[in-house]
Amino acid sequence: MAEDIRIFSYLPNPRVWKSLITAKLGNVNLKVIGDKPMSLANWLWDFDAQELTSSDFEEMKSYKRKSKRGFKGALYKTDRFLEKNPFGTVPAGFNFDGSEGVFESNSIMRAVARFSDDSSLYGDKDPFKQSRIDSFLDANLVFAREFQVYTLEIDSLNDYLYKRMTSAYLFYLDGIERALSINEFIVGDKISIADISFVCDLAQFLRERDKKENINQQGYELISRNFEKEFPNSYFHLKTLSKLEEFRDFLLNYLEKVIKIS
Ligand SMILES: N[C@@H](CCC(=O)N[C@@H](CS)C(=O)NCC(=O)O)C(=O)O
Repeated sequence: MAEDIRIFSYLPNPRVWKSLITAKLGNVNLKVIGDKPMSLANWLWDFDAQELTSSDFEEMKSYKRKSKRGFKGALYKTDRFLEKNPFGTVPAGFNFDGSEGVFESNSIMRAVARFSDDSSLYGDKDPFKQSRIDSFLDANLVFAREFQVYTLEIDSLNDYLYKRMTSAYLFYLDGIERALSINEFIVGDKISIADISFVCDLAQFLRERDKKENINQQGYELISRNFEKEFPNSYFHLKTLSKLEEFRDFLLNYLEKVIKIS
């Protein structure tokens, strides 16, 4: 049976975990294709993504493009890939035959949730509840974009970058903390894709702790150094969700390196 949704990406990737967790919770048929980050330069970026052999490169040279963000050097992206995914990023989502493309990990996750028979993952088909979930996903993307830049520049920090990251972190977590002081989940009393996105992106950000020495050597402190004390509801939520069956295979090892889970 053809899958409902296909994703092409480097792996493992917390942005893909958003869709994988949603698919597990919502029983959606999701296919993920990809390879280690460094190896994606040797792949044809396409709905029918495949690893290139040395003899393929000459034939594929019209697809050779300069990488834009997070990769170095050239990447092989087909015209069809860029038509369906104009920003040319991964994760890249597709419908079953590749005739539709979805990009941005939050939107790919939304597509997975829309396929689910469990509508509570995305606001019970209620336009206002769905839009409230979207509000959190938008706030989450602003945070995620900021930490993407921070992570890519972590070896050469400067005050401007550091201040921007600190303020994006405090702004996002302040809102999440308040939402979690009112309800058990970010939106209401059931898990939704707002929670899934929160867990995957915050986990990725907290891996700045792996770079503590490097950050300190540049004269800065870990931005998340007081996370557990300053944002107790968010910490509790992150811990609780990462232990759930649908999350733990992806997240537990990854998170345990940087926060206390049990
Ligand atoms: N906000 C996007 C970020 C995606 C993104 O920036 N992906 C980068 C890798 S981290 C990419 O595909 N770059 C392609 C390139 O360098 O051309 C998401 O959540 O999907």
